Amino acid sequence: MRIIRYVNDQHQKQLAAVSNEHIVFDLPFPDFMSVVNYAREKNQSVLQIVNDVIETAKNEKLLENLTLTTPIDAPEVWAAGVTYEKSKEARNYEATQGKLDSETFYDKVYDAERPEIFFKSTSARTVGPNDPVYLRSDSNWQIPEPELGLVIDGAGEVLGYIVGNDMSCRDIEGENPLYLPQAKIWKNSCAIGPAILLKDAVEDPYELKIICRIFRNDEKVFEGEAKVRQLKRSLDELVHYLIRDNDIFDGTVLMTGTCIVPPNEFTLNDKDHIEIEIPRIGVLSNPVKSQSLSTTGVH
Ligand code: DO4
Ligand code: MG
Repeated sequence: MRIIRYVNDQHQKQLAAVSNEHIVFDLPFPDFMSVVNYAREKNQSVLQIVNDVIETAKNEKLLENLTLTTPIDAPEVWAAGVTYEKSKEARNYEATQGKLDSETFYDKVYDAERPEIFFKSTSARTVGPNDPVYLRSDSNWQIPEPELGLVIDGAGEVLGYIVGNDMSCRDIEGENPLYLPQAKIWKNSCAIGPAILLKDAVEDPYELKIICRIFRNDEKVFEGEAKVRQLKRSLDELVHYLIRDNDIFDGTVLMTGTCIVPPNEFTLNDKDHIEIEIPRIGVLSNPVKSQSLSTTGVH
């Protein structure tokens, strides 16, 4: 069972549940956290509450006919880094221009007890399905980072799973690791969606697969695939470090790191199209758009 939001005839964001058959049932709650809190009051699971609504629903719709938006206004998006071997190799390449001759801090963080956790986005910088993700105007080496996102509450309980795109500038991070926030955070640099797969509907999240496709002029120029099973750390461990001595808000998203990296010579272009699919959650699809310098506040 998945939870979405779509834009209804009154131009409002409508919360809804999607069955395995892609049938959409409106939910009588303003947002995802309201269903979670209601389920807690009733001592029931979100899945039970949603199933009760579906039993009496009259007005179902088809998913493909709807305009989707982010399924949740995540107050903050955090991200874990260098959690897959593939990411460690890519980070080492960009930091050394491929001339790796000794251990780097990326090797160290991959093996360390403490994971890399960084702040990625706020609700205002985060876009949903079919919204454009932007390119930075001062970078020549940009990629999408397809990641499994965890939707958590303030206590760190995992409520569901979402698809995330941690857009990244490899040249800025490679120049100096202290530039990480600039390599990761700018307008429309984070996308989440298209649905929240309820935690209770997933037996083993490590069995989830992630697929990324990039299209240019309607031709596929990249496709990669990986399994969450390849993650070096446990999902619980990442949440544990995020919430340690921290105030986390209900509905926060924690992206768990990338395991798919396009070839080193690849960079995103204006008008490319990115699809990130986690089967059972759905396909997060975003066009890529250049930002002009005038939007960057440089005078
Ligand atoms: O160390 C930089 C960030 C790496 C990252 O975002 C990832 O591994 O997904
Ligand atoms: Mg990442």
